[in-house]
Amino acid sequence: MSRFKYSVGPWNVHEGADAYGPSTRESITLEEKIKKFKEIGFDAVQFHDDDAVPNMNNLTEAEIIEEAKKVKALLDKYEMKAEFVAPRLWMDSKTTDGAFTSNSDSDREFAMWRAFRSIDIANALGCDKIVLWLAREGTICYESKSPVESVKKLIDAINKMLDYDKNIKIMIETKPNEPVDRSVCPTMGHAMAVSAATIDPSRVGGLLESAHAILAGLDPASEIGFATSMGKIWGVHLNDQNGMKFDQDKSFGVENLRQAFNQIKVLMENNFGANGEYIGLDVKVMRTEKQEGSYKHLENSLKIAKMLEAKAEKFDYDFQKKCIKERDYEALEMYVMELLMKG
Ligand code: XUL
Ligand code: MN
Repeated sequence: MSRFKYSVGPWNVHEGADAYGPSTRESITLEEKIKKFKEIGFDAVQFHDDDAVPNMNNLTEAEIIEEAKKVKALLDKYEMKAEFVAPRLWMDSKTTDGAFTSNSDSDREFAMWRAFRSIDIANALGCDKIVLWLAREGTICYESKSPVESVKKLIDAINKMLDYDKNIKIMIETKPNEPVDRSVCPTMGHAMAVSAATIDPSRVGGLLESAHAILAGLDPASEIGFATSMGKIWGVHLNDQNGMKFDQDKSFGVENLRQAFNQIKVLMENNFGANGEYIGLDVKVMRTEKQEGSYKHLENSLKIAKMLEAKAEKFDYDFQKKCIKERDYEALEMYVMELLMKG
């Protein structure tokens, strides 16, 4: 039995296309994915706005809410919750140069429209969280945007969302680069500072993704710890990443088991989940996997996370104390390695 509740997004089951090649698997319907997520052992689904309401740009505000209610009925059918809605502010021709921080007034307006509609969709799905992965908020040509004005524009956009709905909570999902070269909000420290500068810091927190922390050259468990110390880790996207290259979204723990263990450990030690938070697994199956393997990475990541929970349960805090007292960190480190390697 796990102490945590786990969540996943429909985008985590995908067709295998990458920047250099086409799909390698067939599409699967949203209902089929939700059904399978439940069978695998997930408790909640994460949505981009247009995962829930495809083609939303061409619908009225009332039609968008109607469509979202149909998805809520699907979730109810499979006894699944919605965790959050994230406006997909990077795919549209109106977000080519960024969204909230675009140099174009009308594109910034479009981004706000999507943000408000995401809040409407969240309400229809029965959840109170919005995730902002700020994909194109940053530069590809450094001199094209002011680093000062960009942050101010971001804070202004978040304030408008907080004002639009007095119950909505916003989680900033930080990432240092990709698709932009330099991001406006690369780390948890930046997210916490932006939170503090908004009109209601108590409703602006963070979502830490392991791979994104590694891309920033930081340790994911320490990033989780930093936001936890501020009472602001409201979501995580656990996965793995082999060094500082493109975002890989590998299965949790497959590259660095000790780092994965320490993420689970810090979450357990700080009662993550006590306020209804979910552990999200933002993982992608390998492009080489065949159709029948479409969910294998999710099964594997969930299994690894639960095995690491069991390891963290066994962690001997008395022995840790003794090692700290004697300043014998070699012994402590070897203890951790044996804990992870012994059956
Ligand atoms: C991008 C990423 C996204 C967000 C949701 O790197 O992690 O999947 O988690 O928009
Ligand atoms: Mn993510």
